[in-house]
Parts: sequence; C-alpha cells; structure tokens
Amino acid sequence: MIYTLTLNPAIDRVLFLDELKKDRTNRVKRVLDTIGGKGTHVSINLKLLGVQSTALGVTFGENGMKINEMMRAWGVDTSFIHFEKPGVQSRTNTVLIEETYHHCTMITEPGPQLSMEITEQLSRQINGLLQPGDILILTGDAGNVEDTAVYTKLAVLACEKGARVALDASGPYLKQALGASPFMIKPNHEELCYLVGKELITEEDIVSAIQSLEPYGIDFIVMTWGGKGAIVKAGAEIYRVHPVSSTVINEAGCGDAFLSAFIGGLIKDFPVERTLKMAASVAGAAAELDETTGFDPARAKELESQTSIERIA
Ligand code: TA6
Repeated sequence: MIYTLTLNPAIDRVLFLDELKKDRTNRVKRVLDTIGGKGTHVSINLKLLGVQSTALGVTFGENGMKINEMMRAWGVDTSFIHFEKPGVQSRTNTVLIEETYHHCTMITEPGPQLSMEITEQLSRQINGLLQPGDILILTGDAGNVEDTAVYTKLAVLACEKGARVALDASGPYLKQALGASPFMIKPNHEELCYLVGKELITEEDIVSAIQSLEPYGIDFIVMTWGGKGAIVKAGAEIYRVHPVSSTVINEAGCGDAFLSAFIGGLIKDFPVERTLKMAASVAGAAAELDETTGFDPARAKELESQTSIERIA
C-alpha cells in the first residue's frame, strides 16, 4: 500500500485574470477552488493511474472537511487527523494565472501551527498502518510544524517498519531527512541548489550535484525543472527528461504529477525509460488543466509519443 502524508493540506483558489497590475484593483475573470497540498495531489494522480493509495495528513475546521470531501469525491481513501479549533482552518493557497503572458504565481498561506504532539500522533497512526514493502510519501510544506524533525522521525519509523520513503520537501526539512535513507527524493531545481549549497546553472552542474549525494544511497533522485523538464538519477544512470510541448495553462502541481507517475511506473515495474516517458507526459497533461491537481489520462497517452528521454551519465 502507498500512503501520502500532507501535513499542511490546502484548498487551492485559482484566480484567472489577463494581467496582474500592481497597486491597482484587479478584477479576476474566473475563480476555481480545487484541492491543494502536494500529498493530496499525489494520491489523486495515482488514482488516475489506477494505483490505490491512502491520503494521510492533518486537517482543520470547515476547510479541512472540504478537503476530505474533495479527496473522497476523487475516490481516494483518506485517514486525516482532523481538528476543530475555534478560528483555525486548513489553509487556502492562491494561484494567480495571468492569461496574457501565461504567468502562474503561487501564493501559499502558512497554515495552522502543529505542536510537537502531532509527531507522536502521526507516529502512532503510521506505526499501526505500515507493513513491510509499503511506500510512505512525505511531501509538501512542513513549515507549520513545531517539530522541525517531523519528516526525519516519520521516515526513520517507516524504514524500521520495512517500508520505503519518498520525500518531496524543501529547505532544511529535505536536508535533515536525507539521513533517514529515503529511497527517492524529488527536489525541484531551486531545492537541489539549496541542498548542495550552490547555484546550478548547467546540466553538468546538476549532474555533479546529484552525484555528490551518492553517500546517502538514494536510489532515485528526481529533479523537476519547471518548463525545462527534469533530470533523474535512477540507480547508477542519470537521464535528461525533455519537456513535452503542451498548452500550458496552470503549471502548479506539475511536479506532483511527475512524482506520481514516476511512483506509478515503479509500482507497475515499468522499465525506467517507460516510467520517465509516462512521468513527462502526465506532467505535460497536468499543465493543460485549470486545476492544480489531476490530469487527463487520454491526453497524457497522446503526449507520450512526444516525450524524449536521453541517458546523460
Ligand atoms: O505543487 C502544487 C501545490 O501542491 C499547490 O497545490 C499548492 O497547494 C502548493 O503546491 C502547496 O505547496 P507547499 O509546499 O506549500 O505544501
């Protein structure tokens, strides 16, 4: 079984306007509320790929109930730890889509603060659920958690249960959890630069940065690169995954889509190149949707023929 964990899930409010004009009143053309938070997206995308998962996480108030309902509406099993606290809600993130110039700007709220106790509660839940061979996907912002070692502690626990851990986190949370032997990490370009402590300009810079993480023994390092595709270490090989040319409407969530399809390919035991083709095409199809989650499987299939993967190391 695959479990996703979203410590700080969100409603994504997507606002469509022609062009944002600062210091002016901007009247949006369209508003769309969709599900947000990375783990939630991974569970939904896996469902679209025919792969079952259970979405774990922490939700608050009416927004939290809405997130749970939206996940159920997608047919995803959930087991969120839910709190009702006066005046506290799961967050709403805002995605500004400027249609004139195809800009996609994400504005995330901090979300409700989670005290130290949440680590214990999540540890008990995960300890009761995980079986050897399961996969736990730790993904999304953890800046709202008092226990900055929460990802590390949960990853160590998962490994002790014989499960594998995939980590899609940023900043200190990613760096710290490397020591907990994740089998996969999915930094974006900026997060990889932070991880190795330097600006990575060229493909060669990125390859050597990925190789410098060798001592951590991570089987898969998936660096997503926005509109430039991805660079992926799979075992001893490193691949360049070129972006498919899709009609980009909303880039938010494409990294989650890429990660979902990559995990889906591993679960289905696809050869690496086929897994990478599927990941690139699912990410391309996801970019064509107004929503920040989901993708059109038929469109992803169409785009697969346009993917180009090359081994670069
Ligand atoms: O990757 C897209 C997305 O999950 C959006 O849906 C938005 O909710 C944001 O990223 C959440 O990211 P964060 O790192 O704040 O958890």
